[in-house]
Amino acid sequence: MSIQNEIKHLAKKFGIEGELLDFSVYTDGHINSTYRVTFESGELTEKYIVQGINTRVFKNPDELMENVVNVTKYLKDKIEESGKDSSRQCLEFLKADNGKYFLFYNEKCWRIYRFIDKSYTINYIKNRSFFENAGKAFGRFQRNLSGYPMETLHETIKDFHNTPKRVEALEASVAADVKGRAKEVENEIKFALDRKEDAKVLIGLYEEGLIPLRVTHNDTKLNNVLFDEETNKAICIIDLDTIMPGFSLYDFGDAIRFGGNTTKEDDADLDNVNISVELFKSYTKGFLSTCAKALTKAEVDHLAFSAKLMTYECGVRFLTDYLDGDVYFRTEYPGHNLVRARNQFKLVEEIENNLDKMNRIVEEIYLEAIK
Ligand code: ADP
Ligand code: GN1
Ligand code: MG
Repeated sequence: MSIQNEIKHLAKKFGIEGELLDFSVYTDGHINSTYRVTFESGELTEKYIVQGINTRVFKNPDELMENVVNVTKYLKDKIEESGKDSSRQCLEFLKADNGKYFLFYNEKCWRIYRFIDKSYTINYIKNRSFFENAGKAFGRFQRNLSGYPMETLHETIKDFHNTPKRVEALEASVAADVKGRAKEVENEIKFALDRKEDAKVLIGLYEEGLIPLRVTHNDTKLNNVLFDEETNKAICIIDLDTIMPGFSLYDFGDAIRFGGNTTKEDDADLDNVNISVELFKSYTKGFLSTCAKALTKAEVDHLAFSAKLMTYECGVRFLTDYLDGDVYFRTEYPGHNLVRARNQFKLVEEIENNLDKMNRIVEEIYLEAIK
């Protein structure tokens, strides 16, 4: 069946009236299949996101959607309590005729939610103010969810940011070497295993009681933030599938990993890959302006380190997927995951070279933010 007919069928099931005017595909995300659709009913046109949930990655859609729907409702109330209009700041999911917020059709799992009109996402920073705004948005997101009952959240992907487990998975994939690719990537494997000790740092701090679990987003890449077409401000955090208890440092570090890189995550020319200390400064400023007072000393002291750790973890995951035969992340060409892994490892090196400078920046901005 064509995707058009699939969308028409799904729309009926989710109670959408009218004719399908047009649809387009989003290809930025590495996990789900995302379509923007427009329906016309009489004078009215409405836009929605139709999304195929990747059930290989998210194995329990019931639990996943329970998290997502409850969190979005909670955020909506929070935003409205503060007298603001939540319609452009919050996702809103549609209920299907099975009484759930998702359904299975043609062996795929689907959900539909409102498209936030006159908004856009970006994959790299054109102007520093965008990154400062993204930092504010993720800081606010964390603050708004600070009272959310964390124990009610399901773990949608087990050990998602458990870096030591990610390294173990890499070692297992090297040992299995199902595609016979391990020989070709000996240097990358060595790079990863040489930094095995770093992987344990945040979990160690948690075990010592120095950093708390919080409700975190866990996938804070720049294209998971919607910007407003008119004001260019960050208005809405999207891609809520990995909201789980986690460390604030995961969210901070992952945002820097993606947005603080001087080039795209999959630029094959490693000379282009560097950490922009200026962009790091902008994001830190935005983030700390909204949540500095809530952070523990150990959290603040490890902000710069978290950028290195999350970049390392992501590189390890790309490399593992390359060894496994590209079964997790969507790839556009053979070797795409290896290009991504090399890019991330180069960025790790650059962060290592700039770590002292980045720590000093954090200290300065933090002292200003808690005044
Ligand atoms: P993935 O999990 O595959 O990354 P996302 O949920 O991030 O999927 O969606 C992919 C892209 O679709 C986003 O980067 C964004 O450009 C667009 N998008 C998703 N939801 C909305 C929305 N409610 N309004 C506008 N654009 C959206
Ligand atoms: C995936 O879904 P997307 O593209 O926003 C991945 C993240 C990685 C990221 C790397 C559920 O994010 O963990 O950091 O790719 N999401 C999942 O770009 O694994
Ligand atoms: Mg996304």
